[in-house]
Amino acid sequence: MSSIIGVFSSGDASVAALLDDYRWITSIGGTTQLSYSFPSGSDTLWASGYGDEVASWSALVVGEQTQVRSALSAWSAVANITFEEVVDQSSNVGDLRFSHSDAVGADDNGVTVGFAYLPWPKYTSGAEAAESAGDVWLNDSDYSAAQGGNNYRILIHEIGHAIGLSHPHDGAALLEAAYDSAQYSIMSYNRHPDSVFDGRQATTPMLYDIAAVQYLYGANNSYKTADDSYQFATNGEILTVWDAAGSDTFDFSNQSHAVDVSLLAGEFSSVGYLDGEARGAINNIAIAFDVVIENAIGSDYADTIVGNSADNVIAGGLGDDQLFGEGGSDIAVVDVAYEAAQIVFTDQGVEISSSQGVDSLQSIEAVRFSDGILNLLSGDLSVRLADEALVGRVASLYQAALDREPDSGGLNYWVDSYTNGFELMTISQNFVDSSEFSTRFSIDSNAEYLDTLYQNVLGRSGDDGGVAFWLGALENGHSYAEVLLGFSDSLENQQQIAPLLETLNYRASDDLWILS
Ligand SMILES: [Ca+2]
Ligand SMILES: [Ca+2]
Ligand SMILES: [Ca+2]
Repeated sequence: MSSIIGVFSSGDASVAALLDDYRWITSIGGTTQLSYSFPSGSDTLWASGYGDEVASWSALVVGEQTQVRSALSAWSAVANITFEEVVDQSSNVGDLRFSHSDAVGADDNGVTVGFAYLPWPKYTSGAEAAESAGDVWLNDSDYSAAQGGNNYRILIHEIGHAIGLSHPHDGAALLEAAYDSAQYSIMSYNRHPDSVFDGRQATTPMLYDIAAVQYLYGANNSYKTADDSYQFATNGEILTVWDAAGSDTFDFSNQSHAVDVSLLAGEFSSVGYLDGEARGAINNIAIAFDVVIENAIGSDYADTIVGNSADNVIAGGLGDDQLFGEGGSDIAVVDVAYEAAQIVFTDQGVEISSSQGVDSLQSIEAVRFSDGILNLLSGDLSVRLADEALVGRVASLYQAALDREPDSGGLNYWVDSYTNGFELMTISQNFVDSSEFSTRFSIDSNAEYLDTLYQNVLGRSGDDGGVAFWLGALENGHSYAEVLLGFSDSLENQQQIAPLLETLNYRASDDLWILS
């Protein structure tokens, strides 16, 4: 059972402007668990704290209940608060109740409205809430309409009141006029400035709403913790993204026009196109504070994409894209072979021309081509590509030294070592020095070493000519590592492991060589 306690104001002005005096609480520091119900039927009990609205109440239809559940989940997605549906009956009702009433009219503009009782103890003159606290009353409009319209926005707005948020234009703390709109808060009476003509409305709590409700109840740190990929509607939908963890991607490849993107938390991106106005949407997608979106995939058009302090992977796609990595170690993806691109260092950064367009890169440390990675930090354009033949030699060495397929982690570790300057011989020496190697090969004498090499790598006994050749090499000072590499690179071994090497592929999406 939840009760109601007072709220300390926040030092953050944008949060303070949305707080009222009270919130719900189930346990100190724990998840706030609220119930909700849909009154229906003649035996519905309206116990205490209600006004005129109960005289003309009516039940929500099924489609409206569905949208209420959706709007509730928009809040529980971002905050540490849950909503459990219960049957509304004379012996028990939800903390939040949803009903129509004829007493809820239209406002001066004829816009349909609802209202909600905040969690105020004054409704019972005691510590516990009255039945009316948390209850939402809607006028007789149809609230089953889809997300993106005004009635769905009203559901989110009224639930915001029901869990303790106030209007940004009421009370002692106010939002500055520039922020008092649905761009920043769904609790505002003002439309998102970019939606005035085409009727789009926010479909989620917005930037300051999320900050305020997380101030009251804590964040939902279990939400979207996987590596999530986000795509957005092409008509300029308005929403704020909350994502608690993982390596996440904004994917604009479905967009039919260029996008102007910021991956910075608390900033806005312009995504989608308003056909009625023949222009792009403006500032319609926000990233909530404390959210890290790591990666972006651009549209087929000339995008602007700004990263953040994380290590970003940004693929502009087709079009002449402007890509900004900001802090961190950032990678731009250009989906052509290195040889098919022209690279020019400019005062601001790097310009890369290819069949994908002319991309301008700033504060980006590397470029991933379809055949490997170019490190831009060296400045002298020294290319450190990991080509397939080289990776095949590393995989062969694995098989020769350890008699097993390379695991992806190990293979890519050694490929990275090579691209960072290790010679293949150094890698071979590391294998020879490993404990796994010494359990497979006798290293007590040259002859015994050769014998185990023949058996373990080539699967046969040594022939006289071959043994004499390799013994001579060892006696002339060549190392065990060199001979191992010689066996690994030999035509006989390469033929044996050709089926394995045919499964070797570079996966540009995450810069990994894999056996598939
Ligand atoms: Ca995630
Ligand atoms: Ca693009
Ligand atoms: Ca970055």
